[in-house]
Amino acid sequence: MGRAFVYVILGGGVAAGYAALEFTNKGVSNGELCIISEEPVAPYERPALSKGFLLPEAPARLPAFHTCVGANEERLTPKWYKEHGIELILGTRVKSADVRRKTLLTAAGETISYKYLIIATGARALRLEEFGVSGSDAPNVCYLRDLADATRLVDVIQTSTGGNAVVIGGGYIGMECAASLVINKINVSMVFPEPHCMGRLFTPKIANYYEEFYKTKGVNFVKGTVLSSFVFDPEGKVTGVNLKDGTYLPADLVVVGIGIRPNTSLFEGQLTLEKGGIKVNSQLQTSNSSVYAVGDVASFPVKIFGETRRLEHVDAARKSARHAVAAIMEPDKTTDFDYLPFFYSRVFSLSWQFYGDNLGEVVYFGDFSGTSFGAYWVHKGQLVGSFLEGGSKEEYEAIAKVTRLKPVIEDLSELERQGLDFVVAL
Ligand code: FAD
Ligand code: NAD
Ligand code: ISD
Repeated sequence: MGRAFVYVILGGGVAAGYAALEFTNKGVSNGELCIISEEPVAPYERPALSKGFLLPEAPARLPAFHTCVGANEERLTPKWYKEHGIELILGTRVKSADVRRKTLLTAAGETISYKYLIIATGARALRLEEFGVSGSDAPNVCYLRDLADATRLVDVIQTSTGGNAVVIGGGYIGMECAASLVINKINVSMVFPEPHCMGRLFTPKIANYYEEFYKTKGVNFVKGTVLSSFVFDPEGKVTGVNLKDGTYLPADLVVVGIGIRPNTSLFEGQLTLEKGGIKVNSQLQTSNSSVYAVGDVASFPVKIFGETRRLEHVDAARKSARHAVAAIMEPDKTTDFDYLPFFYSRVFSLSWQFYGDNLGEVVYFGDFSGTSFGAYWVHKGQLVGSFLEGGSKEEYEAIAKVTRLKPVIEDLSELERQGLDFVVAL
C-alpha cells in the first residue's frame, strides 16, 4: 500500500505550516503536497502553549492559533488545507525513511514516496530519566512540547490552585511556565543548576532583573542544584522533590523544562549531521539533493556569523521553512538564506527581544530599576548582539536593523553613553 506526492513535509509543527503557506504562494498544484504529522491537529503556533494556552481567563485554544497567525499571516485551518488541495496526514508517525529510494514508512504500514522531502520534525523534550532520575511519568509531572502536553498541564494546574509547584529548569520553559503558574495562583519554586536563570542567553545582570521581578510575584529560586528524586504518595502521585543539596520541596505539580533533543534519528547514517542537527547548505538542502531540513532540526549556515548553527526558535523555523520552499520551487531566483537570529519572550507584564549573538563584551543601557533597559554585545570591535526589555515596536525594529549591520564600535563608553539612542540614530 502506498501513495506518491511531489512534495512531502515530514512533521506538522510551526515550520510545516509556514512551508505550506509558501508552497501555495509559489503555485503548488492540488494533490502535489502532503504534511505527515504525529500530532492529531493541523500545524499551530507552538509558542502559544506556554503563554496564552495556560491562562486561567480566556485561554487561547485551537483553531485560534493555527499557523500562520504568529507572523500576522493567514490562519491555516484544516479547511484551508482542504481548499488548497494539501493532504494532511495527521496522527501518523513516520517510523523509517529511505532517502535513496525516496520513501517514508508510517507506523500504520503505509509507504509514502516523494520527489522532494522537507524534514520538519522539530525536537523532543529531554526527560529526567536521561539524567538518572526516575518517576517522571507520574500523573502530576508535566513536560511541555506539544498540545497533548499542554492540555495535560492545564488539567493538573486546575487541580493545584493554591498549592505548590516545582519547576525544574531555568530556561525558556521554566521561566514562561513559572509565570503562568503564578498567574494561576500556584506557589512556585524554580530549581536549576546554573547560578542564574536563562544561562544560555542572559548575563548575570540581566538575569538578576527577571529573578528579582519573579521574587516580587512570590517565586522562590533554588539555584546551583538539581533534582535527586521524587517523593510519591501510595497512588503514585508526586508529593515532593528531593534536591541534590538536601533541600526538600513539597509539590502538587512539577513542570520539567530541561532542554530538547532534535528529532534526527530517522536520518542518522543517511544524511550528514552537525551540531546535533541535520546539516543543510544556504538553500536549506541536506547532503541529499532531494531532501531539505528546516526549523529546530536543521543546522544551517548563519551567514552573518560565518558559521553553522542550530537554532530552537520560532522565527528561525518560520523563515527557514519559507526559504526552503522558495529554493525548491524557484531555485534560480532564490538567494542564500541570510538569517539574523531573533529570540523573544513574554512573561507577566514583561517582554524582551534579542537579535544576533551574545558574544564578547557587554555594554548595558537604560534603567535596570525601571521598565526598559537593554544590552549590546561587542565582539572584535563590532556590535554583534542586542537585547531590549520593554521596547516599542520602533525600538525593536531599530535594534534588529543595526545589529544586522554589525557596526564598528571604537569606544565602549561612548556606546554606553548613547544607549538606545545609538540604534535609533543610525
Ligand atoms: P515543531 O514545531 O516542534 O514541529 C515538529 C513536528 O514534527 C511535530 O508536530 C511533531 O509531532 C512532528 N514529528 C516529529 N517526528 C515525527 C515523525 N517521526 N513522524 C511524524 N511527525 C513527526 N520559540 C520562540 O522563538 N518564541 C517563543 O515564545 C517560543 N515558545 C515556545 C513555547 C513552547 C511551549 C515550546 C515547546 C517551544 C517554544 N518556542 C518558542 C520554540 C518554537 O516553538 C520552536 O522553535 C518551533 O516550534 C520549531 O518548529 P519546527 O517546525 O521545527 O518543530
Ligand atoms: P532551555 O535550553 O531553554 O533550558 C534548559 C534548562 O534546563 C537550562 O537553563 C538548565 O537550567 C536546565 N537543566 C539542564 N539540565 C538540567 C537538569 N539535569 N536538571 C535540572 N535542570 C536542568 O530548554 P527548555 O526551557 O526546556 O525549552 C525547550 C525548548 O523550547 C527550547 O528549544 C527553547 O528554545 C524552546 N522554547 C522557547 C521559548 C522562547 O523562545 N520564548 C519559550 C519556550 C520554549
Ligand atoms: O509568536 C507567537 C507567540 O509568541 C504566540 O503566542 O505566536 C503565537 C501566537 O501569537 C498565538 O496566537
